[in-house]
Amino acid sequence: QHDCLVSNITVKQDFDRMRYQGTWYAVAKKDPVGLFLLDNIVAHFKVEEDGTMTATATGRVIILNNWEMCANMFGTFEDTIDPAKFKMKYWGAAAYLQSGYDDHWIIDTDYDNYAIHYSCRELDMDGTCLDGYSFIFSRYREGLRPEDQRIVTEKKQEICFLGKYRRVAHTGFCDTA
Ligand code: DAO
Repeated sequence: QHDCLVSNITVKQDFDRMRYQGTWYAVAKKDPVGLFLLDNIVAHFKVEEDGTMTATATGRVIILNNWEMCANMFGTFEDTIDPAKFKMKYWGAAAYLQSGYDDHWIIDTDYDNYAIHYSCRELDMDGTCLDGYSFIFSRYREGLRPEDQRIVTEKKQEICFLGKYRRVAHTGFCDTA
C-alpha cells in the first residue's frame, strides 16, 4: 500500500491557506541530515495581502560548537500547481543561522488541531526519500488530542517516516518577555 515513492505521497485536498494561518506548535519532528531546530519550535503562518503565504518560526538551536540560542527564522512560500505543495525559501534573522530552499508539503490538517508537514530534500535513485524532515504540529503546546493521534500515526506511515520522529519539548526556552 505504501511504496514510499515521494511521487506517490498524497497531500491535503483543497488546502485552505487562510484557515492554516496562526500559531502551530511542533510536537514531534523527524530530523533531516544536519538537523537545525532542536525543540521549543513554534511557527506562525500568515497570508499576506497579495495572497502569498509566509511564516515566522522560533526554535532552540546549537550553533558554532555549543552555543545555544533561539533562532528567529523567516519563510516565504512559492505556490505550485498543487495547493498543498509549496517551495519554501527560508532564512534566519542572523547571518550565521541556516537558510535554504525546501519543499514544504501539508500532508494533512484539520486546521483547528493538528497538521502534518513533510519535506524531502534529496531523492534516492529509487524514488524514495534519502534525506527529509517532517513536523507534527498542534494548535496546543500540550500536544495532540488522543483522537488526532490515530490519524497522525496513519499519515506517518504513509510518508514512510513512522518510528523516525522524536518528541519536541516546550520548556519556555524561546518564550519572549
Ligand atoms: O530543523 O533541521 C531542521 C530543518 C528545518 C529548517 C527550516 C526552518 C525554517 C522554518 C521557517 C518557517 C516554517 C515552519
